[in-house]
Amino acid sequence: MRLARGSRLVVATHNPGKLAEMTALLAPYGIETLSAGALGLPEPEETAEDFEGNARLKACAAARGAGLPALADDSGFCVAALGGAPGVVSARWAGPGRDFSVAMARVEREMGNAADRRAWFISVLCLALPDGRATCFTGRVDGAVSFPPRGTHGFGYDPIFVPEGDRRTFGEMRPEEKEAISHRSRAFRAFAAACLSLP
Ligand code: ITT
Repeated sequence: MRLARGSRLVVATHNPGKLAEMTALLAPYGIETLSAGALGLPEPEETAEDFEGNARLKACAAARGAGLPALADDSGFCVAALGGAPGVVSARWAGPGRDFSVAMARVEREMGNAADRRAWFISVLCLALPDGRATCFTGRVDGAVSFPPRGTHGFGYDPIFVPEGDRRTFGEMRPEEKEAISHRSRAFRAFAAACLSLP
């Protein structure tokens, strides 16, 4: 499944932080991007049990709804001391108001003073075509949880995640620094190698 230069592609997310990162990653490839929000596409319910299932569900719903290829991301923040939680329900920990200070406070409360501070982010990107074909790519970045939250860049759990090899949180990094190592950009590089062509 390759997308020709000049193709139109729906970026199938309603999360503004993800939309900004995915649009920036696609910028060099000569693809015309449209967001699910701008097209008025509904937010499908995420009923699958894993990242890949939810990524497929979102990409296929958007591709069918728009009649165009669609790229969706399902991702999450996983904490070793919490058995990988919040994982696939990372967005839900922020409650209906999507307040991530609530979600980060819950991580802190549930971890208590557990000695194991390891954490990681996962991103599964799925490209779907209107005919129902779909293909997925996974990326991961490992690091540690750190409290209190630091930094104003990024979104979601970025202020409490310190990637391996750095002392700063993702929230303290400039967008291009996060992009160099993030789970989403790693999944994107696999997607780009398989599905996109550079000029
Ligand atoms: P869409 O389904 O519309 O894409 P969403 O926010 O509901 O938006 P997910 O179901 O994939 O997306 O939830 C993943 C959550 O994990 C997301 O809301 C963030 O809180 C968190 N997350 C994922 N990637 C992240 C990143 O790069 N930095 C910080 N938090 C991230």
